[in-house]
Amino acid sequence: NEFRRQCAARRAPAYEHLRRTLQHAIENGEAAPGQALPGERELGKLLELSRVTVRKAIAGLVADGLLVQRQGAGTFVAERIVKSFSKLTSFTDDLRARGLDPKSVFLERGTGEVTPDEAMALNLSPGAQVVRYYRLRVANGQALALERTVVPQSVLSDPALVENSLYEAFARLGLRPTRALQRLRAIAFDAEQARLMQLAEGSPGLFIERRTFLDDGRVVEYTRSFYRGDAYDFVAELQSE
Ligand code: 16G
Repeated sequence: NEFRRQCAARRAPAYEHLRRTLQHAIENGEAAPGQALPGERELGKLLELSRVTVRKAIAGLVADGLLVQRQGAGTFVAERIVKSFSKLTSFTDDLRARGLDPKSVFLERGTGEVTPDEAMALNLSPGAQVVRYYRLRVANGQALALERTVVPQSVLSDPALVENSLYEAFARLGLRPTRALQRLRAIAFDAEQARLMQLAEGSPGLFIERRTFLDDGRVVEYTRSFYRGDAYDFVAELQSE
């Protein structure tokens, strides 16, 4: 058949060729994120390949993070979000760019006196007032992150100014963040976080801490984000020194 002929022409083992074909289909969007793959047997029949070959190709793509296998449900195209580690974009920006509909579920929202840690991160004096948010970040019904944000009250006078997006609130107030410092580390979601995210306790996550500055040097946010480890790829362009 055509598939076998192509394999032979490229001198690649059949599983390697199938793996590349599937990878290509995922990259150019023919196989959409979340889409289910036909079963191994069905796929094998369709392409006249052995089940072993199909299984080997799929295992490779699972290892690469392009496919995910769910017990009893089958194999799906992974729904990973590729996010720049060097651009000052918001959760809302990132998801809208993928045609998704991002939302904030407020778990906590209020004002209070700055803690010593927060004062250090925000360059505030002890006793200063801050606005705090604890949000579950959702897109198309899926929880993708938990975020704790602290903003000086001198920047956001009222917590209600943030409806869905923090950065949209900044823009409405004429504030233009121009720079941020960011730190990333691997974490495991604890029981409480896992419950909120509807994940198993101990699931892998990415902890990202961001301090964002205005042109005049004022810090406008200190955010601690917990992103799903299985949902995000962080990419950055590196330049030689
Ligand atoms: C992103 C930022 C976070 C920021 C939020 C604002 C990372 C790692 N973190 O999640 O610091 O507070 O976006 O999003 O990118 P929003 O404007 O949708 O509220």
